[in-house]
Amino acid sequence: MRAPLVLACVVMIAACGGGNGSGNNYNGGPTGPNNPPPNNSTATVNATPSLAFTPDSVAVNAGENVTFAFGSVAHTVTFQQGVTNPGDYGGVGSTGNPPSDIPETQNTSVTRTFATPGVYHYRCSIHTGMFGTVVAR
Ligand SMILES: [Cu+2]
Repeated sequence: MRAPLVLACVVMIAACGGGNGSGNNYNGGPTGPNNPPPNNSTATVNATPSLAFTPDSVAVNAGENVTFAFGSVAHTVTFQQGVTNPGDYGGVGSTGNPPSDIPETQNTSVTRTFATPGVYHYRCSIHTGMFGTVVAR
């Protein structure tokens, strides 16, 4: 009866070996069709003083909200129709009907509802290269 026990141990080690927690945790890096961020009931994106949207891609269910939190440096959230932002969501262009843009804002939070399923690329109109994506499913 020794062999089956050894085999069971090997199987358990193999099952756990690759489990570093990265499989279902979205860390804010570039995403693609094979690595979409998980849906959240709501999501918060921080528009940081270091000129980044963090996380740079979030996903919600259609009809749910994303809150954009602005700090001491003013940013905008300007939705981009028909474009693909570099590195965002595997090159999938914007789809759907975005909510209204957020004008230059600092030191407060603004919430937008994503009523229509789609891929919503946005940028800060002040800072070149400051991009993000909301996916509404
Ligand atoms: Cu900005």
